[in-house]
Amino acid sequence: MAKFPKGFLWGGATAANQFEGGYDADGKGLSVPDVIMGGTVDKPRYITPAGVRENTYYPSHQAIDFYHHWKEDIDLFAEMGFKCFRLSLQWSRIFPNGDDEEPLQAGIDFYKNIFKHCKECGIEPLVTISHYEFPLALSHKYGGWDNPVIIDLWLRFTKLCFTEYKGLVKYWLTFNEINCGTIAGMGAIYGLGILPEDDQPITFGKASWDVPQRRFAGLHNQFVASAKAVVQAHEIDPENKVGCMIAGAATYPYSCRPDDVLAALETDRQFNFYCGDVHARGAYPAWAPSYWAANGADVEAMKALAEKDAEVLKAGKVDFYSFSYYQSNTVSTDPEKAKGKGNLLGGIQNPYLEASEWGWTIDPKGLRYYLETVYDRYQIPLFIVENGLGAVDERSEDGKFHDEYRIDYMRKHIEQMAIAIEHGVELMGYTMWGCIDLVSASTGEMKKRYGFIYVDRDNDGNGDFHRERKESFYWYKKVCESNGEIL
Ligand code: BGP
Repeated sequence: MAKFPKGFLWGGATAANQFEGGYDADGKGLSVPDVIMGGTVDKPRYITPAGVRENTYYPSHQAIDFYHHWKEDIDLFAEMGFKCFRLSLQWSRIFPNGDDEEPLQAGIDFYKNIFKHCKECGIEPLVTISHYEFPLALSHKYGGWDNPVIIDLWLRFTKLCFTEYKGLVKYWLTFNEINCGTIAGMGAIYGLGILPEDDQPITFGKASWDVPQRRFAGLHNQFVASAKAVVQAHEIDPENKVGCMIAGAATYPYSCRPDDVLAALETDRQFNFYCGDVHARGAYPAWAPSYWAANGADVEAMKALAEKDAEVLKAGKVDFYSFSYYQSNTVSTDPEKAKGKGNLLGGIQNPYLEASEWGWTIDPKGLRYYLETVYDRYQIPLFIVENGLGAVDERSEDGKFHDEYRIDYMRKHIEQMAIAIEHGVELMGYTMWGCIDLVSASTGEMKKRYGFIYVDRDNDGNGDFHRERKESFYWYKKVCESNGEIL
């Protein structure tokens, strides 16, 4: 088996709105996730876009209270031997309304102290600038990312971050799972800060209030903002490395019927490569106009935007391509084929593969397929910044959490990474998702746990937040210490 390269960044990943809490601490403004209620795999989350409603439970408000536990948590990551820790910033912690004249010193310091402590522990921070987070005040005032005024406001925020955290942070990601913005409903809210007017369920791929052109224009504005941030980051510190972040999934045709094969090609392009191409090649793919037309966007308006900003996009290509990988996606044009349950991608169940309790297809070889396909296409370093298993963890009779299923999931994925490396893929690191239990993005549950570290908190907000090591904690410690030799 191939060895992992020296300096490989083993670690774990989190997102501010899912683990920080302290939603109004020290002057922080409201952010879109702060008005999203909890749900389950069968019951959608609701958004109350006007603001926080009384007597309503919002999981982000306290989440797992990293705001008050950050030192203890980073110490636990260090104990596991993390080389890298992925976390995200909340724009509204630094600029409460997004367009305030002055930033909040408390917010700047909160992250600075975290980065300093990471450094002391030998952990490299990997910072997502926007992870499903947007100041609510900006949505109210300007709409969302479809309004180009947001680009410069965001660049003011990024400039402050690159300047304040210079020397402490070297690895940056611009927008988490940016391709989520191609998805109606959930993509508009999570990715683009484009909100419905009144309380609505957050649905996947459909929403009566969703306007496709707003999403496509919003995504274009994010591409422009990301490209400009890459240039800004390099100017402020040539050591900075900036990556994109794509929700990745291997796409398979259900059968060798040409219709299924073409459907898989189409899905792959739209889901994986539409955003990937702009970030990594600096230009829209040739098929973009047909994609806009098929998805209800205004083709002429999009062509005009693409043309106007062509130079900007070309100048701001990313240094590396990062992605999340949880599952593969099987596609068929046959309406008789049943859709997979709770499958984020909306594909059908693959008869050769098992799914998690939340219906996400488990496919380690799909990770290798994805790594090799993407590396062939872009030939820039890749970074797996999310991968993991959401499961219900039960305490055993000995009082401990024996999560062998999680170990098994990760071991099989890491084995496939090693094969991809042997085949020449340049892989920078692996930050497993939800290294400490946190709130699920899709369902808002705490019950869907990913962590090496258990957090005492439930779906209804009960629990004292204390932390406990699970069996996977000790397993991953060996993986980090042996640079992936001991699995
Ligand atoms: C990705 C998001 C994360 C995270 C993860 C797991 O889509 O970037 O924020 O939550 O998925 O998903 P979930 O929390 O829905 O299980």
